[in-house]
Amino acid sequence: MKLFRYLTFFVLSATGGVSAQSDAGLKDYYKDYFPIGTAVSPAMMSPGDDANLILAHFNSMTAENAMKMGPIHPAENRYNWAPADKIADFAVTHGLKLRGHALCWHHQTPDWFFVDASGKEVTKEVLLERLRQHIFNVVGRYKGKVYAWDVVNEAVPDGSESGLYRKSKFYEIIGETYIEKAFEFAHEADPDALLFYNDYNTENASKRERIYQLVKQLKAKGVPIHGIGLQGHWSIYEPTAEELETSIIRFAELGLQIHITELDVSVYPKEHERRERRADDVSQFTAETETRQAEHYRMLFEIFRKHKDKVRSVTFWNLSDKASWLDNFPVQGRKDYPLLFDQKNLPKKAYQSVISFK
Ligand code: 9MR
Repeated sequence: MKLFRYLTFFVLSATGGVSAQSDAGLKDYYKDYFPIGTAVSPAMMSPGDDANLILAHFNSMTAENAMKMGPIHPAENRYNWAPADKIADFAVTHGLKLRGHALCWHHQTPDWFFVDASGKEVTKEVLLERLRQHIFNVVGRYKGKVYAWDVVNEAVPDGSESGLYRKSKFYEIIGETYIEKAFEFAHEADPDALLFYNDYNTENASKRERIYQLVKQLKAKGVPIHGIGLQGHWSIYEPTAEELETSIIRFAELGLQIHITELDVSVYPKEHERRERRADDVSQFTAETETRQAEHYRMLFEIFRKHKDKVRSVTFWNLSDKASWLDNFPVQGRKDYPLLFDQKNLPKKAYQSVISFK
């Protein structure tokens, strides 16, 4: 394997390019480290360039949207299984791992979830029962196919808000126990699934510490939680190696595994709130930026590899620069270039920096 890796590197270096000169894909270079995943849509599961790219480089997938509450459970007694099934079937057919995302999130939650037939807000008991049924049905359907679930997503607010708990509808109606309940329901529905708390901005010192405290409390109560997902929505300007390492080590102290669940490296300074486009929001990907991005990716993967005993999975959020959620966030219509493959699905410099290691 090592010899193979060196040979491929030699071919890439000798040609001075980043075109794939060998059959080895990302997943092969990382065989001795962790699975490499990508976020996918149902359309990518049909034969074509995207499916080929997935099969060449990845051995794990996450549904970008298809398993979320709103898309999969649009009305009280109606589930929209087909898009998620398509992804699960592809994973099973081709032997890819599948991460489930996400059982309980304040965003992309269907409106019906929080109100009764007359439009009045439901009680704590009703909401808990809805959450239980939702989790039982979704986790139950993909039992044996999804090996790890993001159970609760983004429950801790950013630095501008204080406290451990985001003031979401779940929090307002149920109280903080909605978090442990979600984990208990998921564990009951599939005792073999690995259960994760997943969040972004986890290298911010204040948020890191609040996530740590939240999860520590869950562990102390005996809540079935097995890992923390660091989303990894980063940029070429952040995080520093030290910030990232501190997060990995701190969270692993809780006896949990770490998954990098939604990795991308924006070429713009990171912003977590949506905003209007400004005159200086020029969309560009210069040679200098490309080099800087490649170096940032090199650093990130050096740290992941160094901590391979803790970092047990790395998933990119989207497949190639052809289409990424960052094309419309935080600024609508500002093209971003955050991934390892370009708009033609070809490997970028950043790809080479990720696979070039001894
Ligand atoms: O990439 C997803 C995008 O297509 C959706 O419109 C959006 C809905 O809010 O969610 C995006 O994925 C998010 C993920 O589920 C949770 N972490 C942040 C991701 C980027 O917003």
